[in-house]
Amino acid sequence: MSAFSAVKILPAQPISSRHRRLSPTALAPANRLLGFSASKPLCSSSSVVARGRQHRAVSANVVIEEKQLGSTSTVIGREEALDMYEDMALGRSFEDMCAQMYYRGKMFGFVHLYNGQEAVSTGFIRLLTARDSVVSTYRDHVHALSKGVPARAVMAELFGKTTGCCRGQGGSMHMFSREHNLIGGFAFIGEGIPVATGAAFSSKYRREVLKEEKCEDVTLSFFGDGTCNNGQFLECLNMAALWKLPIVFVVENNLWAIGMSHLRATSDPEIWKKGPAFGMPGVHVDGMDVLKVREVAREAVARARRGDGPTLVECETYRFRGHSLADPDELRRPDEKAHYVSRDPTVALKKYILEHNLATESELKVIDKKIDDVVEDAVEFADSSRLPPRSQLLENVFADPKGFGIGPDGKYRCEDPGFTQGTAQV
Ligand SMILES: Cc1ncc(C[n+]2csc(CCOP(=O)(O)OP(=O)(O)O)c2C)c(N)n1
Ligand SMILES: [Mg+2]
Repeated sequence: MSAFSAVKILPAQPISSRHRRLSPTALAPANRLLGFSASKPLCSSSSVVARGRQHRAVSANVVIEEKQLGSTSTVIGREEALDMYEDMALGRSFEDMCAQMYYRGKMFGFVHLYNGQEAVSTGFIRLLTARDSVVSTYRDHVHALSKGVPARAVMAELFGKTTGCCRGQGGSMHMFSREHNLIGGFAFIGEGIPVATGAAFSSKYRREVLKEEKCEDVTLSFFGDGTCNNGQFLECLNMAALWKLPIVFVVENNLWAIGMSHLRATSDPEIWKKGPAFGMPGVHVDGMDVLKVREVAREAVARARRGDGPTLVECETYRFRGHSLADPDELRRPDEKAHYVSRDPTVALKKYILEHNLATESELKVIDKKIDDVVEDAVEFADSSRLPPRSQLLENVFADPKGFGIGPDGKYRCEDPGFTQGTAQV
C-alpha cells in the first residue's frame, strides 16, 4: 500500500496517452483536504470580516479531521524518533536564540524565523542522503541545520563573520553549503524553484546521459504558499513533469504571505491540486505532524529516486512568530495563533515518543541539554569570530568591476581611507 494513502492525495489525472505514462498507479484516490473547507474562498467583494469567518472554519476543520484520523499509523523506531526530536529541538532552540541575538544588534538585515514549521524540515530533510540537494527560501536557517550544516557555521553567517557558511557574505537569507548540497536560501520568492529544477535535471542528465549509475540524487525545493502565485512555480512544475525530474516540490503553507492571507490571495487555495494539473501527484499533509510529513516524504523521495518523477506536497503548517523579526505581527488573529500553538509539532512528537515508550523523559532532557549547549557554543563561536576584511566586499561580484569597485590603480575603492566618509577618490 502506498504511504500516500494515509493522507490526502490526488493522483495525476491522465488526459492523453502521453500523460498517462506519467500517471502514478500506486496512489490512492483523492480525499477531502485536511485544513481547508471544501468550498472555494469568498471571491466577491465581501468584507474582510466574512473572510475571517471562513478562516475560522478552516481551523475547526483541522480539529475535526485530526480526531477522525486519530494518531498516525506509522511505526517508527527509537533511533529515528530521537533523530527527529533532536533535529526539531535544534531548529526551535536555534531560532529562539536568533531572536535574542537580533534584538541585541548582533545580526543585520531581515531575519525570518521558522518556529512552528519544524515538522516540515525534519520530516523531509532527515530522510535525505548527503548527496541529495535542498533548495530553500529566505526562511532557511533550519533547512540548513537539518541538512547537516553545523550550527556554528549558520550562526556565524548570521553574525556576518568569516567563519560563516558563506564567509559572512550571505547573511540570514542566503545560507549555502556546497559540502552539504544546500544550494541556497533565496530572498526573491520563487527564485529557488528553477534552481532546484536545474539541480534535479543535472541528476537525471548525469544518470541517463553520462551513465553515472550511482547518481540517484533527489532535490527538495521548499517554498511558501504565497510563492505558489508566482509564475516560476508553474513553469517549473511543467518542466519537472515533462522531463520526469527527481524532485519534490514542498510547499510550506503557513496560511500567510507576510500580511496577506492565503485564502484572500489565491483563486483555489488547495495548492496540492496543481500537481495533477501538470501530470504529477499532489498531496496535502498535516505539516504540524512530523510523522505524517515523514510518511509522505518517504514515498515522494522514493518515487523521485526510482525515476518516476516529481511530486507536489502541500504541508499545512503555521509560523509562530511574525513574518520577520521586524514584523509586529498584528494582522493574524490571536485565536488562530493560539489554535496552531496548541498543535506545536515539537510538543506533539515528544508526547508520541513518551506514549510509545521510545524514550524516557530524562533521556529527552539529555537531548534538550545537548541542544542548549550546541546553540550556546554557536553563539560564542560566532561572536568571537573575525569580521571579513573590506577587500572581501567585492569578491564574487560578477559585473565588470572597472568603474564599479576597483579604481584605475587596481585597488578596491572601498579600501580608500575616505570610503565611509564619502570623500574617496571615485
Ligand atoms: C519576487 C518577490 N516578490 C516579492 C517579494 C516580497 N516578499 C517577501 S516575503 C513575501 C511573502 C512570501 O510568502 P510565502 O511564500 O507564503 O512564504 P512565507 O514567508 O510564508 O514562508 C513576499 C511577497 C519577494 N521577496 N520576492
Ligand atoms: Mg506563507
